[in-house]
Amino acid sequence: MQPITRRIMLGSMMAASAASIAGLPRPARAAEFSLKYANNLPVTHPLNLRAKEAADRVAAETGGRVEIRIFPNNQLGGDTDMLAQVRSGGITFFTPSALVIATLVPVAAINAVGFAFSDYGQVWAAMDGKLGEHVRAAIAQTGLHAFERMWDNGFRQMTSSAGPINSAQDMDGLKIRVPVSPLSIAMFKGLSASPVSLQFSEVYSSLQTRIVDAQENPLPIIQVAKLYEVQKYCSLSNHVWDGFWFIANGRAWDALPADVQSVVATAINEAGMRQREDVKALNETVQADLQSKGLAFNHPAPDSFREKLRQSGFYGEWKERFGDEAWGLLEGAVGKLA
Ligand code: X2X
Repeated sequence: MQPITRRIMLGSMMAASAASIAGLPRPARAAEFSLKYANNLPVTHPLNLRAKEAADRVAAETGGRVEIRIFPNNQLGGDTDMLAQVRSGGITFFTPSALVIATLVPVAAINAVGFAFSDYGQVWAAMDGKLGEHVRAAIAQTGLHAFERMWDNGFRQMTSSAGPINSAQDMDGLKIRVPVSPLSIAMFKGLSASPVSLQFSEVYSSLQTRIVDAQENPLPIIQVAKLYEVQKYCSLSNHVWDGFWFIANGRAWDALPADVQSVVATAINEAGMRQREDVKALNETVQADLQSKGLAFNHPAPDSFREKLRQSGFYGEWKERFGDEAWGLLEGAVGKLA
């Protein structure tokens, strides 16, 4: 047991007497459940704006019984650290990208197979339907709880300081940062690039110091993380769709009373639906802003990339790794892939 230090005692005595002297209301009672949520994105990203909204709603609807404290922007460490913390219970919630949670749950990367999804209609039908269910069941097997509604990251685009990427040929030997994810590495190797796995917390500085020349992310992230400051070209490749699973430590989740679980799940799922709309709207407006900040855009046709991936055996290999059931669900949503 830790002895109460003199300083804490004095501090709370002073706070109590200051409150009574000034006739102020007593400080609110500490929440019965204080839950930490950590993520890797700047506070200005819709993921954080909507998560804050969900946290406020949970506090209001539980009368302060439940508090969700948000730690954005890799404050508690990079993706790998946060994944370890949500597994151990050091934090209750985390929103890993599908690519990142795939280091633990391999099938979770299935939505990020290159050039599978062509639009959001296909994406949400699959992820709110059977494919999403399949992945959630696999996540549950690891002792984590995944909420029903995935949050949007977006279609990933390539940026570079070296030059525009017009076709698969321009990828040859390109030093490109990818998330810490086996699928990303395999895909960019299949395209003959030289991919380097780095956590998102290291992306800006690795581009700035030219450890890598290129990276790939959806436009809203390129904007909020100010990657346009260290990149010159943006190639709208739409090469994969990526989303965030909102996950909870299973033991912490199971320990919450059913009424609290219901308030939290509803707040998070509904905030997620609004977050999807935010990202969609941003995708339509952000390009003009990034152009005004100096990024030069081009629209490479997908054909040469697909062909190269086919030739390199990428689709065949990943069909095997994901298994026939998951691959069948993906193809059911997007059509034949290989
Ligand atoms: O690290 C990335 O590139 C990011 C922010 O998109 C993910 O979380 C995968």
